[in-house]
Amino acid sequence: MTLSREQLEAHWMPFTGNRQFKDHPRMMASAKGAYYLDADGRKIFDGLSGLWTCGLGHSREEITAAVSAQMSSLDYSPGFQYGHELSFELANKVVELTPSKLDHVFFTDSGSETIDTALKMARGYWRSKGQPGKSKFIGRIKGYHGVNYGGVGVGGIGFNRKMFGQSVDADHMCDTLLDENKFSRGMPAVGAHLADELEQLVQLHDASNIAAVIVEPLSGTAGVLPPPVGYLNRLREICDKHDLLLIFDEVITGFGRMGAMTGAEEFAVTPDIMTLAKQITNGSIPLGAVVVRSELYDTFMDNGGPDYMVEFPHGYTYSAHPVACAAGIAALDVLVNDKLIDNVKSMSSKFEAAVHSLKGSPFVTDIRNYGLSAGISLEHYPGEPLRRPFEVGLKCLEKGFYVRWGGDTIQLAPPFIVDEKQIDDLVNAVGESLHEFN
Ligand code: PXG
Ligand code: PLP
Repeated sequence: MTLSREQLEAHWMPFTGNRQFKDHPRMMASAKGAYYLDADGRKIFDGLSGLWTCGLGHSREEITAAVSAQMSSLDYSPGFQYGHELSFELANKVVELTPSKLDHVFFTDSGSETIDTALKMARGYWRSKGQPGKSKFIGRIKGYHGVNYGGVGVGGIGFNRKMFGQSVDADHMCDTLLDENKFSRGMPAVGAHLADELEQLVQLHDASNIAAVIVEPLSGTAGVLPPPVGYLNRLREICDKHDLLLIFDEVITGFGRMGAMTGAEEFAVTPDIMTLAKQITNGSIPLGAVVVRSELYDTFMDNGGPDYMVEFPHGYTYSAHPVACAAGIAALDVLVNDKLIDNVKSMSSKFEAAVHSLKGSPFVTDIRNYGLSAGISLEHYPGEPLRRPFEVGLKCLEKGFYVRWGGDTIQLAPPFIVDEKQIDDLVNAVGESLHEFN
């Protein structure tokens, strides 16, 4: 460590216990493949693929080359009223890799911006169709949709909401955790009926007041909650019946982690709007994307007035940034050309068996998994739900493994390039850490 305690003060770190961190810094210095080197030169296995971002492994040469070349040819291009070829190339790739009815792509710079863009699109769509009353959103308890005001309003994690007061008008369905599903492998068998709560919320608020329903196909941040069998299909049916838009937030599930290109494909339910970020550039450069059905895009175009008029008054200075697009094209090419989703599929049964071997370890109250993602719920210290996962995470780090702690869970999401030995070592590190408590 070369920085003094005083030099650590200026940076107010995101989603970090700043006081604890600055007393005990955890600094990364470099990364290659599935490993970091920390500031002390220790090798650390990346058990969360960055923040669910780097499935291809770190410092992929194909991405580095594309980004460097782009930086020295067109480092920036105005995103409003002017274009460059890479954003169209990337949009076509995204359309090709997402379900067939999703045909138009709007670029943003992060997951949070992507969610707020999707929510504005949903409201704008209904206004364009002459139904401005359709403005309420339905989210779900435990849902995470980023940290911008719209995303916090539809989000369902109390800790992320309570400090900030009201934002968009939203109601929430219940989460999909059921006691009878504890230690389920993959999709839990019970729980499709929980989607019927949407029917009740429609009775309560009336469909004429509701713009859209937003869910993560698999909730990541809340602790890896795979959808119960039939649940997403039921949500789709109810949305169709009442003319509500269905938004899938695929910021974590998009581009491979589920063992398919998207959660929509894996769970065989197609939304009207899909939000993507993270894995789209392998985490290398910030970029998000909203993908929508033609019906939405066409509605904006048809109601846009004279053709010089802006149809959707929305966009970011860095929307479709050329360097981010170059990274996205390179990252999606690696994902496809190296057939890494096949590796996710073939490793996921090994990963499932390994994580479920932790059943019976101290404090473990539930384990959930899908593809290359797993959540392990831990028994609380009395009155301190967040403390044990934090302590387990630090013990794993001491052993050379980076894992995520969040809420009352430990979460694992190794890179798509992971092998069987690395899976065993990662899960053993978690197991040993749990056994070290007195
Ligand atoms: N939606 C979903 C489903 C997400 O998982 C976002 C939106 C927001 O994306 P941005 O790029 O604005 O952060 C996310 C992000 C974690 C973790 O450790 C998860 C996220 C971000 C950071 C950490 O689980 N999810
Ligand atoms: N605030 C001010 C004063 C701005 O001029 C802009 C963009 O021009 C923004 C905020 C929004 O920034 P961004 O487009 O990067 O989201």
